[in-house]
Amino acid sequence: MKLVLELLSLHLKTSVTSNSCVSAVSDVALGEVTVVIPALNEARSLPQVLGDLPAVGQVLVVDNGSTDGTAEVAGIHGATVISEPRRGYGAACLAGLAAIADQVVQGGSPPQAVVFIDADYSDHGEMLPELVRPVLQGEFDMVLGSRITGEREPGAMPPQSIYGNRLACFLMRLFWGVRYTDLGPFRAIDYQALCALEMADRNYGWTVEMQIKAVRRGLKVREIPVPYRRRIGASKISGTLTGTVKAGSKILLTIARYGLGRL
Ligand SMILES: Nc1nc2c(ncn2[C@@H]2O[C@H](COP(=O)(O)OP(=O)(O)OP(=O)(O)O)[C@@H](O)[C@H]2O)c(=O)[nH]1
Ligand SMILES: [Mg+2]
Repeated sequence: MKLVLELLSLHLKTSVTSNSCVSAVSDVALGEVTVVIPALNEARSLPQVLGDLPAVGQVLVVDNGSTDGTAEVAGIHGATVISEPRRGYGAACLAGLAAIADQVVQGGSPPQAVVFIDADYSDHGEMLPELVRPVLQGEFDMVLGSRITGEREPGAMPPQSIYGNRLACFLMRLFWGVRYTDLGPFRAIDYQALCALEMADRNYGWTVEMQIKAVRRGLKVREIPVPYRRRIGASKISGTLTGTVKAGSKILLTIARYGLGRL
């Protein structure tokens, strides 16, 4: 009996030690991650977005000319605020990357990976470790969160958004033979690989540009299902007619230009 108890206690000690080792390793690795959050008038949702993120190296909220106190809210909740008054989703993401590059020029060490996530609380930030782990472990260069294969709260993605994404992915498959299911905003990418992509789009073509360049340059890409919920605050793109038309046409134009060799 005594022997059994001793063995049991030894087993428990070993389990605790190995578990704490695992969490220590993953904590250190998340310190190598910079999160970029483009934000246009998202003061209501940002506290929850920032609150759900695990501790990472740094969080950059790129304030895209907001008038609702987004920058102040982001600062209060511990993010570093970058200001980019020129509107556009891609412009905000590019400003985040420029801020990272500035830090590196000033002697800071570059992050190992960058994670992009929206500021409207549609994405589940608590899934960040799952998304970024394959990148940190060097298994993949980019991991895309797919809302199509993940569970969507009813109304989170309107039908035009689902079909638009499907069409874009179908066209990318025709041009490059790649099987994407979504152009989701929640994604992780190796920092050096991201720099090599030389991203340029300043608005709605940003996500599709990254995916096209990734396949053209032979990056190792993986998709994982991610849940998606209804945004906090009024819809700016997918739930409005003008937003849908502008975003949809820009995405299709971007695919056509790369696919037909104009870029
Ligand atoms: N629409 C828009 N979003 C921006 C801009 N700059 C930054 N963003 C942020 O980019 C993210 C994506 O924009 P969303 O408006 O959520 O776009 P969406 O998810 O396609 O559609 P909705 O959630 O229905 O509006 C959000 O965090 C925005 O706050 C911009 O110029 N326009
Ligand atoms: Mg949104």
